[in-house]
Amino acid sequence: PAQAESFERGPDPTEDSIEASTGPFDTADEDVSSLVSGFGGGTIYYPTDDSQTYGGVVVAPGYTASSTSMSWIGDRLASQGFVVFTIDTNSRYDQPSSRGRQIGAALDYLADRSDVSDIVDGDRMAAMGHSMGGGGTLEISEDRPELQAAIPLTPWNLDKTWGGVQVPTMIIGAENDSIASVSSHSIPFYESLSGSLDKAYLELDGASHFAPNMDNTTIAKYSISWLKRFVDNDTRYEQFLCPAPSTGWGSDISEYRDTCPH
Ligand code: 9J3
Ligand code: ZN
Repeated sequence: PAQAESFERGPDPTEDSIEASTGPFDTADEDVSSLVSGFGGGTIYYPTDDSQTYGGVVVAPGYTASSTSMSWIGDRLASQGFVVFTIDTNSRYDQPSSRGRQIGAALDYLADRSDVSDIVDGDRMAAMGHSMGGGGTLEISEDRPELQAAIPLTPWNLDKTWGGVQVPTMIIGAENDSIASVSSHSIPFYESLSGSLDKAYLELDGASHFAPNMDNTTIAKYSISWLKRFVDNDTRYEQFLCPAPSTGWGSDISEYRDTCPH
């Protein structure tokens, strides 16, 4: 079969470059009104170099939280070469199924109607979200097999079976999560995903449910690698995913499961 096209953005990566608080692209951001239809607005972070297009990523917050709970990752991912939309939901009490539909509406808005749609490649879109937003990430991934990557962060969902998902999915759980325990959420979600899917389960050592709400280098580093590998089809990043990262003494990762090589 023909080799799928690759969309390399930025210089060859190193361990340092994916751990850095800022990547190689200068960025800007702009607010989207809460009056937009289908979701609650938010903030778009984007590379200012408009000589090329980028993959688009929508990031949804958790129950009762606003887009600002995920602000840190907006600029961090954008500076690596993605257009990132941290969204608000219509209501802070919306459930995962609704959050999934709202991520879908925001993906369409980002690619088709936003002020930066010219630099968004609508064929290379991804979903992320925290907690119920991570549950929503699984929902939209099941509904939209055309998505290129999904990253649920300490996801919460009453539905534990996701065998129909065809989107490469990295689930990031937190070892000491007492709201969406990994034993009832992240691990069953991961295990329910098809064994033939490109998938990974990364567990943050000693972390709580709210680890994704603060600057977190482990989350950033592996989110960048997953998005680069599957949204950009940039195999330069495969080295950070396969073989699996160490879970040994001194690692920030307590457990890692994968379907390497990708
Ligand atoms: O942070 C989340 O979205 C939480 C999930 C949760 O607390 O569900 C209980 C209703
Ligand atoms: Zn531990």
